[in-house]
Amino acid sequence: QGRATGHSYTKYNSWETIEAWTQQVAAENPDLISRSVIGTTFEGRNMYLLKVGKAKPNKPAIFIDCGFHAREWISPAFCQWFVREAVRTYRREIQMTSLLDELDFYVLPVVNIDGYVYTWTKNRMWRKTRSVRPGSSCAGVDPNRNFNAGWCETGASRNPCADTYCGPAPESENETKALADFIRSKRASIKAYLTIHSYSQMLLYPYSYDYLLPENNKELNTLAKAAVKELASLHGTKYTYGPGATTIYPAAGGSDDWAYDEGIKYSFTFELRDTGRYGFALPESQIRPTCEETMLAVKHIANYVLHN
Ligand code: ING
Ligand code: ZN
Repeated sequence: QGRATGHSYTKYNSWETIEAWTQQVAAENPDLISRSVIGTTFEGRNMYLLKVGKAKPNKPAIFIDCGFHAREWISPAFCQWFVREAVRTYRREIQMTSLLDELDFYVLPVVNIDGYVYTWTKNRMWRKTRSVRPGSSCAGVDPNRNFNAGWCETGASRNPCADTYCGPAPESENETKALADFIRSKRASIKAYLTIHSYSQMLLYPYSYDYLLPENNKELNTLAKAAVKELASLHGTKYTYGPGATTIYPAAGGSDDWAYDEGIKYSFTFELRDTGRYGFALPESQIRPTCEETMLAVKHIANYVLHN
């Protein structure tokens, strides 16, 4: 599987390879996966979304996205891993079988495709999108400062040259608009929103744009605690967890806060390995252990959401 395109689950794959993989994994698993295009990036690339689950009417869903920030390469690697584990363990493992029988997972393998391509070709440490606007010589908007949740009020910059530029308006980017439009269109079925970043080893929940705590703060805290305990059970990797503003830093315009305020009560940002030794340049030898441990946390959250 995947040999023709050079795809590997234990290597970082180029966008062209990931794109071919989305086609192939869907074609090879027609009973479990369907692929759609939810929009196009600034540079005109298709944004593919994989719907993973056994076909059945009126299923609840969980939305998972990867690759918001271009340089966080472990993130797209996780979305690919998740899809592979889903198809590999369906009918072999009780937990995954019931998850896919009862839930759909919408997996967006790379949100910021243009930025990801740029990290492969020009600048490994690029973070933002690659949009350009008349009157500015700097490219890109931080997609995780571009959502309509306290937009640009804290922890974001109005300077187009800054790495945390919030953009000229909420959802100014094709990529964030496509994601938000999709979630709005499926809002009634989406029970949880998971967005995968790196690095820091944290599991964050709302809010990041304010010190205000979400209404179900206690429940989210208990769920996050249990999820990071599961994660640590495999290789002992320690995660901290809590509301974004106090656990990592105050920052407005993030997708998890936006999704929460849209009514998705289980909304989390994962910050995968590591804590800074390699940072964004996490070695390929850590893809497998990172993805395996993260699967445990994601499956724990999915299982909780399914039964609550
Ligand atoms: N961290 C996130 C960032 O966008 C975050 C942290 C999460 C901010 C949720 C706002 C909301 O800065 C990384 N590594 O990108
Ligand atoms: Zn990030």
